[in-house]
Amino acid sequence: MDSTTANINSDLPNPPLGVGAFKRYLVTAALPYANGPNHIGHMAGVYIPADIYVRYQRAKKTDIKFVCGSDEHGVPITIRALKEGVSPQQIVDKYHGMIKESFEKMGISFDIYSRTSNKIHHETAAAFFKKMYDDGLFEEKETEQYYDEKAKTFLADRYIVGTCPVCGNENAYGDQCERCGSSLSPEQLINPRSTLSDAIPIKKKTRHWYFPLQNYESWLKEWILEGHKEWKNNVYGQCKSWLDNGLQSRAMTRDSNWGVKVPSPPAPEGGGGKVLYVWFDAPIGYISATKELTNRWADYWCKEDTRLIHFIGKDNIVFHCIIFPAMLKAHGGFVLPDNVPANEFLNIEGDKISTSRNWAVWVHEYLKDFPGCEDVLRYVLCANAPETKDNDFTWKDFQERNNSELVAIFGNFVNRTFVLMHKLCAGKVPKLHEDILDSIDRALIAEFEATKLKVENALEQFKFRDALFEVIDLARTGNKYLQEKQPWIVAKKLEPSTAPSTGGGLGEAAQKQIDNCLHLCLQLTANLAILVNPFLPFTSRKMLHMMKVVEKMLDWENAGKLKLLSVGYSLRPPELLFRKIEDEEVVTQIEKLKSGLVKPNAGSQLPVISKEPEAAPSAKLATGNLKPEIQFDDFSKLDLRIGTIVAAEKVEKADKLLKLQVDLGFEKRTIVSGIALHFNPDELLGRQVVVVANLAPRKLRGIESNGMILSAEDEKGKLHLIKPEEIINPGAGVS
Ligand code: B3M
Ligand code: ZN
Repeated sequence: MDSTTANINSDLPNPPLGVGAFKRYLVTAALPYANGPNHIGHMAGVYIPADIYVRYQRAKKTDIKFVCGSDEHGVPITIRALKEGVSPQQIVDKYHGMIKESFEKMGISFDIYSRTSNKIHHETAAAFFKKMYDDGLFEEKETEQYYDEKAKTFLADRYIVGTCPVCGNENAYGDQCERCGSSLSPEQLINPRSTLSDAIPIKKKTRHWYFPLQNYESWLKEWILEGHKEWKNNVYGQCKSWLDNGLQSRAMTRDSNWGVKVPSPPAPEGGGGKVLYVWFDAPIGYISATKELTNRWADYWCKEDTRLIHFIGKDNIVFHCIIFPAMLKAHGGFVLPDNVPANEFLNIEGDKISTSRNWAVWVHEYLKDFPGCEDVLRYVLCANAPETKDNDFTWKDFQERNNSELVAIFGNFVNRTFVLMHKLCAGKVPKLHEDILDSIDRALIAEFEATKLKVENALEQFKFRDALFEVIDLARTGNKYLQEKQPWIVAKKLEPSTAPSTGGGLGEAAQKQIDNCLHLCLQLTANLAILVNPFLPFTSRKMLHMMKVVEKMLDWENAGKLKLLSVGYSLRPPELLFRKIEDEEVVTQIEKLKSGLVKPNAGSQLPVISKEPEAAPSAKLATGNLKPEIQFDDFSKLDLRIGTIVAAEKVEKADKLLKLQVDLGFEKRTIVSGIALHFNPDELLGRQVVVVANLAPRKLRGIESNGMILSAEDEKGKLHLIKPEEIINPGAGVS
């Protein structure tokens, strides 16, 4: 039985203990396409976890660089330019600016946010290709592709439109019909025409350079499957599927005028209309950005004691774990990623984020609607991060987490501490009287260090949610402590009417109790500022201001300590750290989302070109009309198993059918499934499904299908594949 997708990885220390310590870190976050603004799915999946990790490492004084930038090449950008009637450069300029600004406002602390249209990037990527070419690492192949004779250019699938053979939409693309969701190939379109000139495209031969990934297969198997068992299960599992399935040559060049020109030779001077494939140049963007950032760039990229970590979303796993490492290895001289903590996807209000349907929460819109609430979004997205499975963002949950966690626990503790300190200790840090420390005080003090260790441990393993909850728990402990100590009740003993007239005695003892309680609460506040800093940097800065301390206090080594604020030091009055979020605000957001008012691309009426297909329009409603009753015996005849889809392709001349290879652990099966209108073959790779494993074989379009996969259709006609909550061993029985 195949056990590699099982939970073998979670207990391994990260980085592995015993291996020589890394001297420096290089953290990259996926380069967003500059063809639209960024939404909360991007933030939750990639940028917030990456930023938390980097802020934590910086606080530990790690030598670290955090690089990112806009991915400005590729077909979606040229199409968008075409539609808006502007140049691709104008498109990327607009969105690069917008994306960069929203990252800054959200506190994503890149050391550099570069862009792949920069000269340094073009030079770096072209030189990388050239070296591989000179070393004889590419295969040169000639194939036939669609060509526009009027525009004198080859056409990527997206540049060809025609009538959809499934629904009759006259503007279906060569790879997909956006009306019915069918994934298509240009050959299937009726009356194909070029989007550039309206000409009828012809087939023409073209030459490209292919990277033979199969040559790196055994090395990749060794490196990932043996050498990186500590990678997250979702990442490791996807890599294993790809590798088990066998790798093939991939074209690393395209016919286009937008992108990094293929160097000469092999291309003629000026590229000859050939550019590097966007997934060849984009990851090299990490190298170019580092070059732009520092002249020590080679330390980060070429020295073995660098720890390279790529933060990405799950749709980018194959590029970062297989193709880019194979490129780095082939080129030689570069470090390889030590970890690739990819996240799953974030849904919104139960539905997949879709830029073309405007089902998204755009960061720049959020910033406008909730000024000063950057940390609230950071908090909610981290608390709900899709770390092990797809997760859901809802506005109700956003409100609840804000009101009952940030306001009621964290904010409340800090506020009470400051108010009481001003009232009962004259606005100054009171003394700690060691002689009267009791077990409750000692238990609280022990929590400082314990929480620090728990947060560290979780962060080192990329478990950001757990880490954040530890911090909130510490604030919760603080509230409980205040409730137990009740300094405001103790203070009553000090009031003139009740205090003994002789002075000292009860009054002095009471003051000492109050001092201890608030001294500890203030030191706890300082600790919270350090611990929360990677997650909520704006909040942490507000706390520094209230405590009148400098940023240096946030050094991680200070966490767990008791003496961060000096006795007698006067502090500022409290500021509210978080405000309540009202019902109306949430209702407005839900309405905005549902009415499609959320405009992704301010000013433009065009939908953003998305990667994902639209839901099919065949709305079906669930009815109560049940099938006739069956007995348990009937049900138990079914053998349902978990399977992993390891290959998927379209069945020729059958628009609805996909031919799948499903790994059941003990064997691989061919299953022909009628889901082609709902899924692109590529997006199914690595997905787990429930298979009716003992269904009699039957032939569909000449292919023997051995089983069936289970799915459910929602009221909008969208198909959902039934899957286990987390990746588990294929072959597992379902009952
Ligand atoms: N531009 C983002 C995406 O697939 C893609 C990442 C490139 S990282 C080198 O959405
Ligand atoms: Zn269609």
